[in-house]
Amino acid sequence: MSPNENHNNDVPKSHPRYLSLKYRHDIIEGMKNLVVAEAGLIAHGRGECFDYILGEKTSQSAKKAIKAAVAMLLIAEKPVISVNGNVAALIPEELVVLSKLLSVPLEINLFYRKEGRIEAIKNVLNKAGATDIKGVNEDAMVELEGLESNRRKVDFIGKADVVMVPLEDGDRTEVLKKLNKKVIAVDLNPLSRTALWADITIVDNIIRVIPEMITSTKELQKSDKKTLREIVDEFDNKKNILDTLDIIIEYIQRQKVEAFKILK
Ligand code: PTJ
Repeated sequence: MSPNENHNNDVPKSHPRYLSLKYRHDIIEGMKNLVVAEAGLIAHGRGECFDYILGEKTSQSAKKAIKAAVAMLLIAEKPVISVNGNVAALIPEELVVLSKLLSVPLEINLFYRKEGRIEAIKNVLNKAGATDIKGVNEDAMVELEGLESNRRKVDFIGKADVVMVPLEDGDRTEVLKKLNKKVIAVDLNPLSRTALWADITIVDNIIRVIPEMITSTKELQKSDKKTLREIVDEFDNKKNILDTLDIIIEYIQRQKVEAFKILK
């Protein structure tokens, strides 16, 4: 084996950073199969960095945002979940489970359009069990006004009242808001433009968010609309982002005391 060959399966499960390395390889494999854009690797690295300073776990603030997001999706009239390459490569099965549980369609929407990518992502989602995938038929597409990037081309998103946008770049969230849509963002960077523009910002890793949303959906599905509406109305996104920033500050302060203790 040449020294540059990919040692995909060589990471032992006992490795302290096994999961992190596994997801890196999923992203790399995704890039080789056209699912992930080249820039998706860089985006993943940025996400890892934020995840690190969040302690790589779902905070109480993220849990609050997840609960509000699920409540919002349950009471929405035309909700939709936007899917890009990174999300499809990282967590396809759970995403499909969530979509079916909530009866919310998945729409493939890409920043980096390249021949074969939509098809590759569609295959991944189909393999994971998806039956209703939007964003695959060019003829059904409309363009979002005020947006120049490829993300302007939408299908069901154009009619939706609530759009969930995991790992999004800032411009579209702003445009979706100006079109009076409610936006749920999943972004490990609490200060990204998407995070700041969204109605509900889940600052957590998509890997943990989707399973947590599945659990939350099972709990909230039995609630009446009034209770769900109250959960949404009581949620304060700005306060939640500020709380998340405090979590990061506290984590760094704790690490100033703890980090060097591993040197024995
Ligand atoms: O597949 P495409 O063509 O639609 O492209 C997808 C990417 C992600 C490449 C594109 O949307 C992009 O360039 O996004 P940005 O502007 O890099 O923003 C991605 C955001 O997602 C950044 O703020 C990252 O911190 C964040 N992020 C990265 N990985 C994760 C994440 N957030 C949650 N979970 C992650 N695993």
